[in-house]
Amino acid sequence: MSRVTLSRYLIEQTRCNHTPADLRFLIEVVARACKEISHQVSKGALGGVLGSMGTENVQGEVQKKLDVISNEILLEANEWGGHLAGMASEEMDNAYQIPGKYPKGAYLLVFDPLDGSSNIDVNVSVGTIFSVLRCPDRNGDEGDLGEEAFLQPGTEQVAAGYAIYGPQTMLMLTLGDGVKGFTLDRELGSFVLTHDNIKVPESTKEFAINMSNQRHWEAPVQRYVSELLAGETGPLGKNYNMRWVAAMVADVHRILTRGGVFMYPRDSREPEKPGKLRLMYEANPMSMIIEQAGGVATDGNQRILDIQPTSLHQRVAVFLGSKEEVLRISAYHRE
Ligand code: AFP
Repeated sequence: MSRVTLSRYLIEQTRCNHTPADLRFLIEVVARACKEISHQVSKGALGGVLGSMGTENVQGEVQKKLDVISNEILLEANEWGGHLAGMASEEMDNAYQIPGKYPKGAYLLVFDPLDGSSNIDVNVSVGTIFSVLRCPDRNGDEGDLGEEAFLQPGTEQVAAGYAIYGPQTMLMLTLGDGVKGFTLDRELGSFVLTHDNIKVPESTKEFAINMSNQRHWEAPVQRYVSELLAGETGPLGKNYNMRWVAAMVADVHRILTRGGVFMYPRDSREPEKPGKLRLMYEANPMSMIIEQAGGVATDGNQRILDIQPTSLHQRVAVFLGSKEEVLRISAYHRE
């Protein structure tokens, strides 16, 4: 059986002029870094990689050892190749500057190096989420790259993806032309195309939300979730099942595989923050993937990909997945 590896898929995309060679190289380097992260994650206690660093990131969250290791793997893999003008990550306060000794390229890479890392010590799936943007024209400015270069709406992403480190390691990728899923063949060390033309079913009977926050939600979400819980005898007329991994990669991966709706609404715990998830390196790449698979992604009021970011670590409410349900949630917000 002829197997299509990630490299072959990308080369064919370049050959038909869909993917520039430097973008192809960028994706290959990110995929290589994800293989290394997968290897580190799989060592667990044997590699001494579990537990906390005893430090906090810019969001005030405790950093796990693997958060820091994954961040370093991605930075080191991507800084020397000449395809990037800069990087930004959940784990760094400011934009990462490409060291002066290396050439700079046309793209920006934004990532959450290890999403769901609070699950890492209990051996549950975690992942790496990434987004690729073009670097705006700097008119010959060779100085440090500021945060403003990254502040582009999600519609400007030229590629997005995530790697999930679960029973299998998979890379899900969109170059703006559908979503492809590649499974890591550990013996060969290559990602192999196993899921072509992924589509999110339009309707679903499955939802994902952190129910423990219910008392803090706004009215439209209270209404929607109470209708889901009412099941067959309620206004939606069917029984729903709940699944919640608490790692966005794992919850989104399930939705890409069999449909569903994922919600992380804004709530009243920290009224100045519009939600928990981060726009640039969680919501935007996941929204591009979900839309490319035929699903919908909104913050309740507008399409996530249309939001103009105002800061690198900006938060946003997220409702994404099967079209029928996400449109219903948006309608409840409008009402
Ligand atoms: P961590 O990467 O810090 O574990 O956060 C994961 C996450 O951002 C997202 O993947 C989950 O959906 C969400 O947090 C779960 O957070 P709560 O447990 O606070 O609801």
